[in-house]
Amino acid sequence: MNLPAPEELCRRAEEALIRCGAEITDAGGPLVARTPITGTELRTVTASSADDVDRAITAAHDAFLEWRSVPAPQRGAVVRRLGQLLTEHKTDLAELVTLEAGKIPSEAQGEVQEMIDICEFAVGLSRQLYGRTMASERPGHRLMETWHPLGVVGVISAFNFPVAVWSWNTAVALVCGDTVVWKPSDRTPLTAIACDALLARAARDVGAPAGIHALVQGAGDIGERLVDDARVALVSATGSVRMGRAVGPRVAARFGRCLLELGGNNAAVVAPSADLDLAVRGIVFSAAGTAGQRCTSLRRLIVHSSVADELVQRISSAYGQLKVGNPFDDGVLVGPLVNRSAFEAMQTALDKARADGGTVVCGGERSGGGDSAYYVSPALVRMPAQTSVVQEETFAPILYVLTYDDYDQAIALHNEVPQGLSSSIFTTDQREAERFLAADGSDCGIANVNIGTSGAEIGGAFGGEKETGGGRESGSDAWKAYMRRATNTVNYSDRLPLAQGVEFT
Ligand code: UN1
Repeated sequence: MNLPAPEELCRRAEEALIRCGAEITDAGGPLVARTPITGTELRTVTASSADDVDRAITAAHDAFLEWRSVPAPQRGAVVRRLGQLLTEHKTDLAELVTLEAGKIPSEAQGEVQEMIDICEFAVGLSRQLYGRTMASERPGHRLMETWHPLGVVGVISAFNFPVAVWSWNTAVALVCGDTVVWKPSDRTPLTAIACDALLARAARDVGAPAGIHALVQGAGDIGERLVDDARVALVSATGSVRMGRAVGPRVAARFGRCLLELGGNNAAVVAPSADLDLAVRGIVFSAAGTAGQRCTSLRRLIVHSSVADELVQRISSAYGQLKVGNPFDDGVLVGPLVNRSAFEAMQTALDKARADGGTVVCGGERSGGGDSAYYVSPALVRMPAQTSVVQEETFAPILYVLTYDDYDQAIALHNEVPQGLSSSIFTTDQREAERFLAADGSDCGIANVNIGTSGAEIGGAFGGEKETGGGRESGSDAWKAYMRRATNTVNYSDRLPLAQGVEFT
């Protein structure tokens, strides 16, 4: 495998940061930005101290007291400007995403496109933060609800979508009148610096207060300060179930609000009537794309036994043609795993699967990359049953194949995992498709028909059930999590009738 020289990657990172207008005078800090492309250092970054976090929250809280009274359509101006800057710097930011997360440029640009899309959505939303008016049971009374800004939102994001997830939260939070303190993954500090610089510029350009956004960098201990600070009204955290288990109860203990986007163990059911050409394309993108490192990646296939052999053979031959390697190279579709521990977790899972009677049809091996980069060919594994390893999320490209004969059995297998993020069915049978989407079908937050589990549009609410954490971000009415609701009763009569017919005279 032909990998670029580490110095060339450092230079590309530096230039992309400069084009995004980032301050890059802080090299020398203890935080090391690495690239999974070669496993080498890109540059060092200053980590935030506990006092820095405290100052950031104070500034965001002060800014909130001002920002909450700016009319929402005016708040939209900063997000509109951010969307313009993201459009201008789409390739610069995508370059940093490729460098830090290892995504191929098309997927990295797709991630930045999600940011532009959510900015457009949020600008529209800034004129649509609707409250309802309900019929009052009392004459001369109006019953209605108003949505108000919530406060400081603490955003904790993961390495695999280092910029889009921040923008889903931030674009919506800002139009809702909240301010944001962001703790990105310590594996992607440079993309975060670039986003922060673009938003700071957007704020300057439209005259919004600088304190509406702050970036804090570091490991888990920095995130913990957001979790425990009572001034952070909402903690929106994306990451592992283990992280969510730590964050959820701590925020709840101080009666703060939490929005959790945790692990997925996403499955597709492939029915006998499925269009297999389409299914294979959808499956390969969802399972092998982003090297299996999306929370929506396809990890389980539940295939009718009558089509299982043919489907496995077709996926395996598609996998054989996938080019794995330097994401910047033309034709490469699968980049590196993020680091060594991701590779080791993948090997451990494959060993467990074999011990449980599974057969590795293809993939799983490391394919070049020198000592410190981890490139793997996506693995396809036939399993005799949904054993414990299949029920876990391994953040790597492993696709387990299970078979079914009876549709109820397929649904049962589908739902018999602790996670509940994304799901899909490939079928041309309308009854099966509708049943999959019904109350007794898929138990996930996302359920699709004839497309894969990954690659959701921003217009819908994004998130899942069970150990996925229950949060919803992005489109639809996910904005409600970023505001507080007040119920108002207004008496415009000269009498005082009590509700429920109560007499008090
Ligand atoms: C994630 O992996 O954390 O649906 C987010 C998708 C993307 C977002 C994934 N739009 O695959």
